[in-house]
Amino acid sequence: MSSRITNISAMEILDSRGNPTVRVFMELEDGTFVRSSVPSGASTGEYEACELRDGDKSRYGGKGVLRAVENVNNVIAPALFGMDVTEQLKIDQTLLELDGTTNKDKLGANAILGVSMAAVKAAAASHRLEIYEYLGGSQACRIPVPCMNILNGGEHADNSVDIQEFMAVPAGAPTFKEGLRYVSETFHTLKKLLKERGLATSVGDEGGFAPNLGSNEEAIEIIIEAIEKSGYKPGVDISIALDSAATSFVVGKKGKYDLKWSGGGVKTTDEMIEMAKEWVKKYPIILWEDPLAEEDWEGFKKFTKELGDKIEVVGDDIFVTNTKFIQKGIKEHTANASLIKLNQIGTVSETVDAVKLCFEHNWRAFVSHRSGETCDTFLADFTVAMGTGHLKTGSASRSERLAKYNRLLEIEARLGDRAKYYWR
Ligand code: 2PG
Ligand code: MG
Repeated sequence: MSSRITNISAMEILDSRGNPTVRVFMELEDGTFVRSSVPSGASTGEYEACELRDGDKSRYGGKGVLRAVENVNNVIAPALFGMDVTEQLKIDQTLLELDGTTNKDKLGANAILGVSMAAVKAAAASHRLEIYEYLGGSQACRIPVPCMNILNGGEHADNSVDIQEFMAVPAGAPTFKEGLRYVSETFHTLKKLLKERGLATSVGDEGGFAPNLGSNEEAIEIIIEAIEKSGYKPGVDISIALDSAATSFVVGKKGKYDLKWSGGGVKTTDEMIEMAKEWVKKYPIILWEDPLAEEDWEGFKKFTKELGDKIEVVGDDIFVTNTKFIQKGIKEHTANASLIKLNQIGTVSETVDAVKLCFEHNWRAFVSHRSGETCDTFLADFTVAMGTGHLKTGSASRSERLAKYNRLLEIEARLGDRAKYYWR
């Protein structure tokens, strides 16, 4: 039986924020049937691939994705009909040609990615392989360290914290399963501590708590307390990672940052870097994503010069998983790692290229979910296939986040003795 594509269709579903997103179905001649669902960001980089929205204010406030759905049904499906699903590069290349724009604004990266991921899933299923095996081969056995976002701020919450994500990173755990336990216990201890202090225990978009705190430092300090009270050593068992998502509090394009949610005042790039140096001295921080805004290339470079030998400096909005920007970053020593988000670039093949480029230059690749998600677990398999060693996919609450962590538990169990878990 052949693995030729016989049907592709799409529909509009809702993501974890209740906003429309695209779900794609794919069928093969051999009877294989798969579905894939596309995530959506809130703090997006300016040069991300286009997420096509209808703009029709009478439906979902303009956020409908019926045009993207139609593009799958009427443009992509006929073009891919009969293609061998194992020819991922050819499929993705055809998608790029059908779109023909640099940022995928004709068909929409949401339409394109849904099909690209579905092709990987269908090919794996048709060969009776797990997705991570199909995509990563028999060498794919590294399970990522889960960087668990247990406290949310910035644009992902309505609280008084500027830094968007405070992640607990069980880098010292012996296995993924144990690491996940370490940080889940820390999450529950954090809830207790917040409650004791009369602070809110409601959660933000990625499932981390979103209390109003006096400062950003207070967030780090209460997490350290939670780590200790859970019986773990900060910096040994569990370290801290931050995503400032600084583009969301930059003022204009002049390298000024307004710590507006915490009332922390306006800081220059240099002051932001000084603050970061102090924090890295004081707290067990091992990774810092988007410490500065996407247009502050010079600031990023300075930040990396000061801290790049101590911590992982990750570019998200600045690189948008695009090899063009990552290449520039490598040349200019802008960071030492890139965030990797499938829907920032729009096809699986281009995302793989971004990861490979990082590895070729001794950079790390940090795989990430989006703040708007579905229960699709492709991300977990993709991370194992790429062997990136770490990922972030939210907190120990909200099923769209846990679905990915649970899938990783499953993969680790399946790999048995062959599973590897380490930070670097
Ligand atoms: C980020 C992401 C994911 P969003 O900034 O890294 O955590 O957020 O999906 O809103 O861009
Ligand atoms: Mg980010």
